[in-house]
Amino acid sequence: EFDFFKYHDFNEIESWLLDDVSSSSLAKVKSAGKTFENRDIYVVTIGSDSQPKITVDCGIHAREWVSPTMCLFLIDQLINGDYQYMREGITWVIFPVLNPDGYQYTWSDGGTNASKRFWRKNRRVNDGSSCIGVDLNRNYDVRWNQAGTSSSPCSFTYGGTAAFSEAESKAHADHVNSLEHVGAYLTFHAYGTLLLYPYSAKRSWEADNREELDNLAKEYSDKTKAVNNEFYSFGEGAEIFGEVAGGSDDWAHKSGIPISYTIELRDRGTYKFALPESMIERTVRENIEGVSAIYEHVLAKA
Ligand code: 0X9
Ligand code: ZN
Repeated sequence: EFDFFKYHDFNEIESWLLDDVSSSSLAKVKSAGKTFENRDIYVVTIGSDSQPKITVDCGIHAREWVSPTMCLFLIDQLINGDYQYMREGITWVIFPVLNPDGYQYTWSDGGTNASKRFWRKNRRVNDGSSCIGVDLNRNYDVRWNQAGTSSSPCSFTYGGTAAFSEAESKAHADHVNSLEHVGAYLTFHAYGTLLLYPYSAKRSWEADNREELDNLAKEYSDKTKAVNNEFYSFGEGAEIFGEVAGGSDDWAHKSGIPISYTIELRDRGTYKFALPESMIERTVRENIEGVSAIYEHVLAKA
């Protein structure tokens, strides 16, 4: 039995996807491409091609372990759990671990080696540098390399040599772009306990549907609060963190997906990326309630 309230390394997650999820007639597991180190970038599709879609990804940043956990819980709840009703009318396209090379690197020595455990980027070997990795959340094509990012391969926010220079961001964008009628994009990160909506890339850019994004973020936040009384604050990325270019949330919105959120899971800074396993269940349970607000919204608009 797979334990959703514990952390698992990439090999365990991969086995769960290929053995358990693949065996369900409700889900399709396929590879959207290969990483720099030749791992598969899995995408799980639940529902038919003809329905409106919600696409979700987890694990863009390697050290944010509670993020993949959220995607695995969501997949299981959609197939076997209390949230099966969310299959009605909506197709789910879920990338459970978008950065498997980085994620597996954080598990080196069983996750006990701090210098590896807190790795953020992918594991690309950068030409002309001994420093490894690109920050995938600075590698999308919205004002790439223009703000809140670094052009030094040694920085933890290095954006790469060009937008979509990385196999992971490229495979992700290509797959999502190939889908019709995507109503919402959710990308799970940690930590901070908050929701961000576009735009982050430039202060003067305001989403044309900012009011819709703000109202729906409040609904998400109300739903999460109702579960464990934990409050997720929300707002525009550039207002909360300042200008940061090249992020996936901005890319999704600019590509025509009207609803786009980065969700920073728990906590607020006590444990940071080392969220104890004892806090996984409450975190994923409150957030799947939040996700149900997104589901209702996209369904109602469809
Ligand atoms: O900086 C990030 O990539 C995200 N925070 S994290 O601590 N998980 O690294 C926030 C992303 C917000 N969206 C954009 N900057 N586009
Ligand atoms: Zn992150």
